[in-house]
Amino acid sequence: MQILNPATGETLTTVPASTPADVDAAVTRATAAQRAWASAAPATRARHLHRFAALVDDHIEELARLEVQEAGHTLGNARWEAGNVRDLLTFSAGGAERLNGRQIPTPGGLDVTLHEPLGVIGVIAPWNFPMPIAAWATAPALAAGNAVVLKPAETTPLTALRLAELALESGLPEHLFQVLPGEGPVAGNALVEHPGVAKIVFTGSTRVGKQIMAKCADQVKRVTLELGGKSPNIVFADADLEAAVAATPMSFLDNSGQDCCARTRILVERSVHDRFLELLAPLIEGIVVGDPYDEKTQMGPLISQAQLERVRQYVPEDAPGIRGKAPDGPGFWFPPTVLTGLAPDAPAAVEEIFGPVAVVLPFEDEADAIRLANDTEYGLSGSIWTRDVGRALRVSQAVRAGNLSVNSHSSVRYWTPFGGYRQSGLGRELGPDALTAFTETKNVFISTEA
Ligand code: TXE
Repeated sequence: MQILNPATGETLTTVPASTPADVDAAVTRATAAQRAWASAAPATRARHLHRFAALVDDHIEELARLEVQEAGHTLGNARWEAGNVRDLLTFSAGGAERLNGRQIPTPGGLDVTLHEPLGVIGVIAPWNFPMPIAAWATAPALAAGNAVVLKPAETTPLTALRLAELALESGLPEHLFQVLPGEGPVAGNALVEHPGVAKIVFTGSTRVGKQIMAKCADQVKRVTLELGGKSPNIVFADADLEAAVAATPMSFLDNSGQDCCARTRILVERSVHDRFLELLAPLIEGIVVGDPYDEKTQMGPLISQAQLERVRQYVPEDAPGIRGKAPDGPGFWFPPTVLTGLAPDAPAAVEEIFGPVAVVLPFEDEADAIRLANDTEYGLSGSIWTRDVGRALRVSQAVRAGNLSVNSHSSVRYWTPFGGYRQSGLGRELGPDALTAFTETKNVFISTEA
């Protein structure tokens, strides 16, 4: 597989594609390694993960630059992502020693619950945040006593491969964390179908997520799905309009809009709609798009030519709205774009574009805002801008999404749960319960009357 630099279109390197036989061998090795790992003291697992985290910390700059090269992220973002991997490893290490069961009062004996590791976890990662998302499943899965076989996206295997090297170098036992680059329908599918894989954690398109869920059903295999989104950014007339406008560009342009949490459906109360656009236009036009290594750059390229074509399909040349600037090429560039005057059910207003494109739709009142916010098949994240506390609470309760923020556009913190409602996903990652998602709960009753 050819790995390209999306900012230049040049080939960085080539990586062999794993076959189903490679996947089978990896799962066999992982199964053996997992048995010893599961019986190690939680403190031992914690110590290993702390060492892994320390080595990641020593390599933040190298990992960040690799992420810039293969994924086109801005250097500042990529440094944050490498730090996120380190912090999540540390957080998960702490969790290893707090993964306790319960004792439930039961007449005639002692009743205890145990959290047992699942076994081998298959992780199928996407290209949009290849490094942190690889860690989101891997760190808690390892902490809970599992082994991981990870298949990165075709376009972005390099950071995951480097993380696996660092894991070994840090002293993590061999075969506990293996990375197998390969094609989704070949290596990815082999992981999904393998009877030795206890759970699949998939991040990617809703289309493939549905196929994987159906296949997992054959074996009642556990599955966590983190899928697409079309998240609302709801701006009420009583909001601090300057603050809402200032936060809007990066709420959908971060990572060139290739972010499942991107607030691409900007809903603005009609009385402030025109003022909102007036304030937003210069910010969008001023976004610095270009060389991701330049510290001044705010937005880099799209991941691939295919993604560029996909984004272009949604934005006709003459579509009304606000356009920023972008380099012509080489590389896969698209300007920051805000579309106006669209019907609320237009494809660009309801489908995940996964590019630097948002739509602005006016709404009449709170009920109308809630109706529009829920009027897609997704439910991942969203923002609510208002100074009315009651309204903030009412709207937060009414919007069917897993990660909302009030007067903010942040969604992802490793210590809080993350995941989608409806077709945005199934299950949660991160947060205080991240480790239990990689366990089975067993209940044991011990009679005192025998
Ligand atoms: O996703 P795929 P693509 C959305 C986004 C984007 C669209 C298409 O809208 O434009 O999906 O992106 C592996 N069995 N998101 O085509 O195909 C594949 O190799 C097993 C949202 O890249 O879903 C890769 O590792 N695995 C998103 C991973 O699935 C298979 C992140 C994702 O690829 C497979 C990415 C199969 N049959 C895209 N087919 C998010 N939630 O953030 C593919 N794969």
